[in-house]
Amino acid sequence: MLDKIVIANRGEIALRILRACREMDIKTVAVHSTADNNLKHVLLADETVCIGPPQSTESYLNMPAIISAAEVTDATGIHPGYGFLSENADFAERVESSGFTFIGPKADAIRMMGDKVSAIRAMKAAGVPTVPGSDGPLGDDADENLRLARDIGYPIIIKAAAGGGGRGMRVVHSEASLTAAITVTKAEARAGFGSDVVYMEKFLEKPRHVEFQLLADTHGNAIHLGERDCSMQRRHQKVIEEAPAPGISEEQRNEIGARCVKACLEMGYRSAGTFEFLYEDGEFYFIEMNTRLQVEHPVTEMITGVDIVREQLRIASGEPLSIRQEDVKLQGHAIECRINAEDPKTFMPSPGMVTLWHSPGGPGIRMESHVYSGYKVPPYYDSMIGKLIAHGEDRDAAFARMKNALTEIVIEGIKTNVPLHQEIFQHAAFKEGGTDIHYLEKRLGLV
Ligand code: MV4
Repeated sequence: MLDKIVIANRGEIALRILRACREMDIKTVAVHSTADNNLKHVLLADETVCIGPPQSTESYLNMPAIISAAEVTDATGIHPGYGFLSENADFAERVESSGFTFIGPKADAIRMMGDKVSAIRAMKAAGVPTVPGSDGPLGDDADENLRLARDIGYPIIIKAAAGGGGRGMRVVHSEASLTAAITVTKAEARAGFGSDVVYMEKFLEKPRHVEFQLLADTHGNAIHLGERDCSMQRRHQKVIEEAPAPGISEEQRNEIGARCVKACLEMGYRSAGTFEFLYEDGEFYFIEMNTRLQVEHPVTEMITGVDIVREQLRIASGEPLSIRQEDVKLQGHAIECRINAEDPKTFMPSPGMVTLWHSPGGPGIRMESHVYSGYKVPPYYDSMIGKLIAHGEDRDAAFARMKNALTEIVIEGIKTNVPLHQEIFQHAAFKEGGTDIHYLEKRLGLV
């Protein structure tokens, strides 16, 4: 088993990783910026190394500083968490070539999934359903591209192969604007990602965002842990996630899950991974794969009883998965609210001193946060300061528990989006379940 690891992240996820390590008797090294001396996991870690000034580029994205911290502390592995360097193939490669274990997939897998064209190709080859599209990069022949779009049928969407997460995309509604749209998207992609490779897909107008959680070890075992619905989002930032996704049959879950498992095995994938799909009119369409632990992993943990971070640490230590597919049983329903330090109306960040903090509690309630009374939220990083998760025997029970927990939580000194969550839990359409990716922005009057 890994003996000591560097936690190359901050905030709630760094604390989540630290807790898994302590349960497993793995020693921890917290690397942090000068703005983060008082982070809860830094105070709890076995060792700490300050790796730079507040700006992420100088600290949490500083590869040599993080690898040096592993060297000076004799750590054997590095966990990247999410965001920052978690999906940086060059970092994974440098970690491993320096003699440390990257607690995540191999660099090749990160690279292949980072290129959306090669990701889609790999999925298609494994029988994972994809969006009808160009099945490869668009060429320079305008007539050929017009033919392609006509065959697919408008509206279509042009996406940058190096994009993802909502960056580098353009919707095209008719033939007249196709050629110019391709030119502009290519130019933006070149400027933004250093690659002007773009591809084309049918544009789905009212999909839900449903993603499957996968785990794969280095002994040829892979399993899926069912799916999550992450459709409640604003500007590509998820706000609420839940598992399972409302209205998905066990048969379809098993079908799509098995295809994702097959894809993992065929590409020799290891660690945790997420297959992102658009779900519309009862059909799944793969769009991207995330090669990291995700923010919303707890909803899957709550309904499966599987500790995903523990499994990542086991896999990285060369251990087999601790569960088999036939042992994965979904129990009840879980919902997660992302708690952000921001104005609930304008969404402007609201850093500063948290003068009072009380976590909600009771059966089925889980609070994932590094915040405590007297903690100062720095202005340099993402505004997410915690996640509130409610589990219940069915969706209605989880919903009722969350609604109650949202009235119990106390956060004073800074503005948070708790009032927004309280409002969303009054919506009849959300209570019903199955709202699409445009629902929240429409309700907020943003579109
Ligand atoms: C799409 C789409 C509709 N049709 N692809 C946005 C983020 C990136 N992961 C992919 N995205 C989309 N791809 C096709 N063919 C709509 C979106 C999309 C979206 C997807 C998931 C969650 C939120 C979204 C918000 C706007 C657009």
